[in-house]
Amino acid sequence: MAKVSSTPRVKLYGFVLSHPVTTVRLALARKGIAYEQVNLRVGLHATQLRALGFATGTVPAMKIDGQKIQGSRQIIRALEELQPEPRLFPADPSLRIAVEDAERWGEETLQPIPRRLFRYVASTDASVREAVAEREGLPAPKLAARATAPLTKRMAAKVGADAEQVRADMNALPGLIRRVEQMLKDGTIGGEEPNAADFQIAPTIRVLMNLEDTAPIVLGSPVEEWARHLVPDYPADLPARLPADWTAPLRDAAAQRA
Ligand SMILES: N[C@@H](CCC(=O)N[C@@H](CS)C(=O)NCC(=O)O)C(=O)O
Repeated sequence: MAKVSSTPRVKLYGFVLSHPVTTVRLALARKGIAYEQVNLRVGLHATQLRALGFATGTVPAMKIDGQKIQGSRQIIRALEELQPEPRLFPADPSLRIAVEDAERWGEETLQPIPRRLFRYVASTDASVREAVAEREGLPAPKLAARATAPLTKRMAAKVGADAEQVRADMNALPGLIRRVEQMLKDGTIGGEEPNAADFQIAPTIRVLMNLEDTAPIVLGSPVEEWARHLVPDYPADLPARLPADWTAPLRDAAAQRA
């Protein structure tokens, strides 16, 4: 009789520029789980996901043997259950709480910052939309930049990416980076065995490093090397687009550190 394979069929739905998708890819690689990546089209991905039967329109989304899961933290837990080793959460209960708290903070507080920045500039600057269209391989990028203006405004509004919020984010960022530095110091992240908090936070730091507006607060800080080690390459970058006075707190904080 033919042997029935018990290898789970894992499909990851996302796109390469998404930092929470990178979180899931890091976990899959760490666990050595084979998977198929389905690349969705940025901007249309919410509609595509709903057409595939997912409950919400966000990536990362995953099917494990047909079972649908969404959200980076939920997917990480599903992978931990699917294949417990190497583990992504410490066995010690108090260390586990620290990692879970850091992971939640990374998802809820830090992860939205580059998303809001990017959606704000994409919704207010046609040259950003044109660059995205070029990267996506669309045939007439200038035309696409005009055609996608209403969509990018809706996407910005959906995550509250307006001038006031983005400016507040830039003011908050030096403190948030200090918090990541503290996590490195106390060993919550940055250990020999990367954990779920490493995988949640490092991709966001990596994106912030590639956005010229936010790069100064990361480059040269202790978190730079850690993030580069976990995520050596990141395909997204963006020249500075925000008014210089909005990003002054980042340069000031970096100068004080030097
Ligand atoms: N916090 C969620 C957020 C996921 C999320 O917002 N993903 C973005 C791409 S980076 C998205 O798919 N947004 C869809 C939309 O806003 O329509 C997670 O970690 O999974």
